[in-house]
Parts: sequence; C-alpha cells; structure tokens
Amino acid sequence: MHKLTSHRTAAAALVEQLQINGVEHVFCVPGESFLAVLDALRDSSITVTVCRHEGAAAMMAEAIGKTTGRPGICFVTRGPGATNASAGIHIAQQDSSPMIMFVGQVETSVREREAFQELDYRAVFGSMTKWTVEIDDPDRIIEFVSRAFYTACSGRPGPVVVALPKDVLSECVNISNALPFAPVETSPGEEEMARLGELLHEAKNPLFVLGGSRWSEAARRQIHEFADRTGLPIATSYRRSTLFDPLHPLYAGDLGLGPNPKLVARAKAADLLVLVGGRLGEIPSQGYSLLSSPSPQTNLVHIHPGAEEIGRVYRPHLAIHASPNRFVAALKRLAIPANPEWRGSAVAAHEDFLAWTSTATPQPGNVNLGEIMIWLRDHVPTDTILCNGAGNYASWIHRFYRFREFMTHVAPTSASMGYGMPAAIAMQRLHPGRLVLSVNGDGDFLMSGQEFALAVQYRLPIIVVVCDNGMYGTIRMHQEREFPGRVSATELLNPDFDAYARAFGGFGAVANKTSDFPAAFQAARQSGLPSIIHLKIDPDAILPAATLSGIRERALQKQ
Ligand SMILES: Cc1ncc(C[n+]2csc(CCOP(=O)(O)OP(=O)(O)O)c2C)c(N)n1
Repeated sequence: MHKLTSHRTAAAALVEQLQINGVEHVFCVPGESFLAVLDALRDSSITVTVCRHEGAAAMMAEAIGKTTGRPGICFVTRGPGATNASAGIHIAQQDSSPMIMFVGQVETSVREREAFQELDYRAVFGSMTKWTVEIDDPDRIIEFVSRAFYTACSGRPGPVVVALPKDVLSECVNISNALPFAPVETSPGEEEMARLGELLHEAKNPLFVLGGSRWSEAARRQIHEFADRTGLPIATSYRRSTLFDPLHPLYAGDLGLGPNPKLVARAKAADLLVLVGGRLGEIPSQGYSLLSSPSPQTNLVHIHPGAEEIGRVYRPHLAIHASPNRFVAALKRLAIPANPEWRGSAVAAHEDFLAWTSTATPQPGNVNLGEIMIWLRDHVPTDTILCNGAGNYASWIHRFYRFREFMTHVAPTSASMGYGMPAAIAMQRLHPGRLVLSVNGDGDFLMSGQEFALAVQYRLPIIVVVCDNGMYGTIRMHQEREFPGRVSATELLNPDFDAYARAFGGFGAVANKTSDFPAAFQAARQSGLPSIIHLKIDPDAILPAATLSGIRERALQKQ
C-alpha cells in the first residue's frame, strides 16, 4: 500500500489512489483537459460510465454517495463541463451526500489569462462545496485525494471539487500511495446519553424523527430494535423514509411535502422531539412551522454528525454530536423500559399512516397515479430501487408507494428536477441484478432524458415511467393559486415518449388508462430492454387530494 511507485504520471497515481479507496465506478463526460486520467482509467479496475451531460454525471455520482455513504466520483472538463455539473454538486450539498468531482483545468503556464474554458473553481464552487482545491504540485496529488475522501465523508457529508491542471496530470511523480480513508464516526458522550435517558423518562408524548445521511443498514436495524423495546413512535424526514419499515406497527409516516396532517399535528403536540441525523430543513419542518426558532416550544434533542449544524436554526434542549450509526448503537445501553402509553400512541399513529396511504384517492381523467403506485408496491420485489426527481407527480410516490428496504428510494431532498434518470442509471450500474425504476414528470424527464442512451449503451434494463400532463404542473399549481387563470410559461408540448424509447433502441409503451399499466409494465420487464412507459395524465389531476380547477376556483373566489 505504501509502495513507492516510480515512473507513473500524477494521473495514474490519482486513479490508483481511487482504487485504494474502494472506488468501483466513475461517471464522466470526457474532455481534453483530463485525457491522462482517461488513459489511466483504461488500465484500472474501475468501471467508467460515459454520460451525455455533466449535470447527469454529477447526479449519478451523488446518487452513489447518497446510497453507499462513500464518495461518488465524477470527472468533468473545464468551464462548460464544470458549470453543467453544478446541478449535481448542489444536490450533494443539500442532501449531505459525499461526492468528489474532479475537474480539468487549463495548464498552469496560462492560468489567470482567462485561457480557453478557464474557471476560478474556488470562486464558482466555494459556497456549494465543503472544499474546493486546485492541485498545483503533482507530488501532492495523493495527499489531496486522500483529504478529499475524508472531507467529503466527515461530519456532515457533502461535495468536494478537485481541479486538475492538464500539465500537472501528465507529470511523472515519485510518491507513495496512502492507506484508504476511514470515515470518522463520532460517538455520543455518556453524559449526553444519560440526559437523553432522563428526558425520555419524563416524556409523555415523544416522537423520533429519522433523517440525514450517514446511516448504515445495521443502524436502521438497531433503531427498529429500540422502537420495539420501548414502544416509541418513529417518523422519517423528507425523502428519508427508507430509514424505517413503513409496515412496522410503530411507524408514523414521513414529514415531507404534502404530509399526513395527523402526523404534523402529532409532531407539533410532541413534548419531546428527537431528531436523529437530519437538519429539519424547510420541507420537513413544514416551512419552519413545526418548531419555533431559535427556541423550540418543546424539548428538542438534536443528534447530528456535523457540529456546525447543531444550533444552526434551533437551539436544542440537548445536543448530541454523533453520527447516526454510533448514536443508534448507544441506544442499546439506554435503560428505557417498555412504555405502553408510547406504544399505544405509536400504534394509533401507524393506523393513521395506513389510513392515509392505503387507498388511492379518486382522480380526474383515466390514469390514477395513486392506483399505479399501489399496483407497483404490491407487485415489485421489496428491494426494487425507485428513483425520481421533482414535480407534483412525486406526491403520489410519497403517499402510496412503500419503501420496504434501506436505500430503495433515491430522490433529491433538494427537489432538483432531472434526477430520476441519472440516479436510475447509477443504481442499475451499482446493482445489476435489482429492478430499478425511474419515475419522472414530463418536464422533469426531458431535463436529462438523453441519459436513456446510456441505459441502451450499457444494457441497463431500467423501467422509466413518464407522467405526462403537458405542463410544468407544480409551477402551474402555484401559478393558479397566486395568479388564477393567467397561465404563463408552464405549458409543454411533448414528444411520444414511447417512440423516444424506441428511437434509442429501447422498449416503449403507452398507458392511456390505469388498467393499461400492468400489461405495459410486464411487457417492459419481459423485453429485457431499457423501457419507457408513457402515462397520459389529466392535467386537472394535480395532487392526490386536489384538482387544478379546484385550486383555481378557490383562488378566484378569494380575489
Ligand atoms: C432543476 C429545476 N428547475 C426548476 C425547478 C422548479 N420546478 C419544480 S417542480 C417543476 C415542474 C415539474 O414539472 P413536471 O416534471 O412536468 O412534473 P409535474 O409537476 O407536472 O408533475 C419546476 C419547474 C426545479 N425544482 N428544479
């Protein structure tokens, strides 16, 4: 591991250090600025996925980081490649996902002249990343790569950008490899755990909310065991619902967009809120309305791996600076007896969750997305991975689909559109044997629909569902609320998405009504090809429990 490997380029040293750190996949759009890296990758064990847009490459890397807890890696070229990729960097920041983006840079001899595609990465990415660095000295490349892994994963994980001047990459280096990075887990102190024990003993109506990143599957199991032992009700944060089994009798549901009002009421009424791992950002906090800031009206315990996050918005009653893994492991030593009152209230919360999610609400038009989500949840294997981006169509996923296993939902908490396609590509690359679905809005899909070409190129049998309502529905909904009847810049004229699939060499089908969906889905699976199912959604079907026309009427009445 420490061997001095002479006569290799800095690019080869970089690629070797990636392998030492366990990297199996990188995502890229090639550029002349980092040809030396592409050459070194040829001789490595790393699988390269060549993308069509750097935004997608960065999202693929982010999806790997989100689901594995280890940095996802992408390589992009200078100025235009880097700025294209920024969409994925921003997701990694908001979602606390570890990722490292390596970006080409002009030769050192022409720097600061605004040479061809030159960009000041520190200035451009400084506010979006945990660390942005440019490597000037080829002999320090291993040091910087090692630090990039530590920085991306430590505390609150996030993105790191490493710029690689072209000439630096091609220089020969005589430097040692470093040992692989080992993510630092912070453990809760005994005093803090004892205080948590006291707060729990006093609590009549506590609620645990699980969120954030850095969870392992073992930690997920342990929090189930703790809930079983104590009877505590467990909720999850926005797009973190795979942290708890939705069919567990103590599961209360997720605090996301359009949550169960009964869950929101419970969270507001809780006399102890224990926030494990997450930040309680704008969406899960319901627009910062659950808790008053900076002094919450109820007892708040905030457990977070990033010290700088604690006290950022809310001054917690008790702060525990610990990674979710270590915190949950420490719960085992907490002597909290089974509490029948907690259990009773948790079971009632679960009943409310089931009532909220069991039966599809009626919808205008012939396609009921709720019924389709229920059909999917009843027919696909529990380890199916569902990826999506942003749009109102996702409301039906959140409400009616059930994520039974860890990291089976891959979606941005930053609600960035165009994520469902790249995430599905990354997940199918990572898990060739599992069923991977990508559910998209029509606007959402065409932000990265070109990546479908990769599914064909790499023979990835993902099944893509496009929910076509002929508009940027979410924005139209807001538009009708604020400017009723004044449609502006929200209409879309779409292609035939099934023909689009076939043009790329995939399988395509259309579902004009709900009952068309099962046959289309089975045909897609049987084809063994990457597939697109085009769902024709009535534009009036804007939310599971509201129509667009209803929203417009109410807004007009208010005027
Ligand atoms: C990259 C990006 N651009 C713009 C937005 C703002 N935005 C949020 S939802 C949305 C419309 C989504 O439309 P569509 O994918 O068709 O889904 P629908 O809401 O109609 O179900 C837009 C434009 C965003 N979240 N992300």
